[in-house]
Amino acid sequence: MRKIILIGRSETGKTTLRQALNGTVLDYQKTQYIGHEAVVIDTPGEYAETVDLARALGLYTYEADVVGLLLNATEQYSLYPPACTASCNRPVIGIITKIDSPDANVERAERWLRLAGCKEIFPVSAYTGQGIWQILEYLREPGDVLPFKDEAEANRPRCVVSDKFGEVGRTGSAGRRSWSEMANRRQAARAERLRQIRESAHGSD
Ligand SMILES: Nc1nc2c(ncn2[C@@H]2O[C@H](COP(=O)(O)OP(=O)(O)O)[C@@H](O)[C@H]2O)c(=O)[nH]1
Ligand SMILES: [Mg+2]
Repeated sequence: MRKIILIGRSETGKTTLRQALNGTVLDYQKTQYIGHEAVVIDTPGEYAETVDLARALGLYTYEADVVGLLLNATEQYSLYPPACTASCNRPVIGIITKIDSPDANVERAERWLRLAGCKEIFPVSAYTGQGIWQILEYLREPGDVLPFKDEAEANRPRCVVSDKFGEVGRTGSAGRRSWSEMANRRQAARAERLRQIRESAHGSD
């Protein structure tokens, strides 16, 4: 397999994509350092968001055969300046993540990645499995054995053992939530906590 380095800001879905490329179970872990595996180099989002650390990312691209620039389909802006891929001497592909999200705007993400200079674009969902086979096929070299036997097996919903919000036991996109719904839930939880604090303050009057 050609080795790919996954680059993108925090929460883009790099680590989840790495897991979905390897198997059928997704389990949330915060990436604390650059994870160098046989096929995927996973990087912390902070490296893409911080100028000094971004230099380290530049050096790491020399360890890979392909650079994957990730953009989450629900993203409201893009980190990538126009034509930034020109400074890289590896093929740079665009990967649009979380296309299963109800807030996804795949066309907008594609425009931003094309503006950055990506010629090939792969829309994927680590949850539904959509597009996973296409990335594996792109990386595949003669004689390679993939973790899935065919496209139907690779592009199947994954079992979400845990995600960032601690939700467990979901399969594929069955329990997916939009970012606005997440924000509403967080706000409701805060309001409920405030209500409890006020109530206990009154109780001690
Ligand atoms: N709906 C949806 N959520 C995803 C997908 N991939 C990742 N996530 C969620 O997005 C959050 C951040 O993912 P993570 O892989 O840690 O992002 P990273 O910071 O780029 O490594 C986690 O809660 C994941 O469960 C996807 O394809 N669809
Ligand atoms: Mg990560």
